[in-house]
Amino acid sequence: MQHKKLKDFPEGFLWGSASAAYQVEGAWDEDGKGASVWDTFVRIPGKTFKGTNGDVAVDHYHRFKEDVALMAEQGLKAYRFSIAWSRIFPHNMQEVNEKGLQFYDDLIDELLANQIEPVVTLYHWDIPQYLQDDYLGWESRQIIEDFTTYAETVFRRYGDRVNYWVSLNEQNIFISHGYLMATHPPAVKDPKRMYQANHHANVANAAAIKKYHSLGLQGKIGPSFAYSPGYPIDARPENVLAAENFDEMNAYFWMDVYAKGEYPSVIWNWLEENKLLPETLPEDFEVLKAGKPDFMGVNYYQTSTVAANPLDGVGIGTPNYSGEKGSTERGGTPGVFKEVLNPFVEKTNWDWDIDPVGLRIALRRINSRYGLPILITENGLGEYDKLEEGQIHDQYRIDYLNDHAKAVQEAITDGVTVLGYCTWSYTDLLSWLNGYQKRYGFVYVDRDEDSPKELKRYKKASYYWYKELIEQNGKNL
Ligand code: BGP
Repeated sequence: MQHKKLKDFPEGFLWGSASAAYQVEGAWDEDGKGASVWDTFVRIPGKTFKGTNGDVAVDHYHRFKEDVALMAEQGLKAYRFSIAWSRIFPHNMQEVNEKGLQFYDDLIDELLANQIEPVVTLYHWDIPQYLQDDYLGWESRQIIEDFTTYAETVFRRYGDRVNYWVSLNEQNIFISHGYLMATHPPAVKDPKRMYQANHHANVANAAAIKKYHSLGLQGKIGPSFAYSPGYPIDARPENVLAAENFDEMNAYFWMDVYAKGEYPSVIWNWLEENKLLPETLPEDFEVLKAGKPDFMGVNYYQTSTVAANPLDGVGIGTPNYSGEKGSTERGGTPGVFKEVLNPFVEKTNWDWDIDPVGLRIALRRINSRYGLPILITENGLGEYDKLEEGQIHDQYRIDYLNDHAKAVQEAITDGVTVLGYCTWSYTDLLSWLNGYQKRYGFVYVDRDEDSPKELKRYKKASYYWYKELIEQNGKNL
């Protein structure tokens, strides 16, 4: 619907920006840190773009004060970052590493001293390697207890100062890439194992949320879900049904569990029919029901357009990790849906659809289905940026963010409760599989795949644009 006038963003709206430990920190083995599965995975030849890794990343570990100073000057209201589990429990789940805890104390205090709200992610994909070696990580039930122990440790340490917690980041991505596509660690291609690991992740997520609520702390907690709403390619009923299938399988299969504590029956039936049901215990469902989030975190980048796919139709596709436009091979799930080209939207150089209306749709669907407040925990544009005489003219990023922020305002006007908007990302950083050339930040970091150079920071044009937007609380959109 079209509105005659848009509502203002609420007072205290969290205009933020985000990062993740492995993608920014570097210092991969400093101050007692243990290895995570990503530290190991990136060393396997051929796994990442040009063999890039996060050993140094953008050296946020040593330069966090400089980075927070840039945030403060910009007027940023919230900074979302993740804690590296392997800094806190480097070698086993019994011994805590005080230096690891201290690093995040310092970061949180620096943010608070600059009136920036910390939004802390517990898990952004970097499970300690020893948990993978000891018992196959997420594939074992033991992860539920260990993740809760880790979560409780950081809740108790930082809970007096942190008001927003993100439990698992994009469970749907780390599980499907890790156990179906084999593009993330542990690089398994086995749907049965995927659904089992996923079930444990669900219970671990709910157990951590339940634990948080039991501690009587003042903040809010929820997961961050990577939501790409599905569109049918046209009005053929089979294609509309395929879009329904897509959302059931790729979205509600996760978000229903978070918000309602139950799996959607259509997909549960499909799993049963295909002998893919995970092993569950009755008490798992008690935990799922008891560990409900306070908000739904949403990472939104694009929509997915789909059509019907026969039982002998296409399977897993090949995403574009090179930045060569048009190199994506779209995939699907036989008998369920297949992804097709949406001719109505522009694409990035990595073939991601640019679709701000899709963000409004995503927010409205979540609002209608779950009635939860929403925190946008990621949204942004990965592009090649050029440093020219100390400047970066990223007008394309300004356009992208401007249109998406406007879509958020439209959703708020529609009646959706949105707590904040975190862009991805604050500084440039390591893109897991796409190296350093795919940049997202407001702050350019001068490094590339071949060398960390001096890691000098430069403010992009988008930095100043966001500064103005925050000053005006979005009134200038
Ligand atoms: C999300 C992740 C982020 C980030 C972002 C951009 O899925 O939570 O960590 O990487 O996507 O993705 P990419 O780096 O693949 O372009």
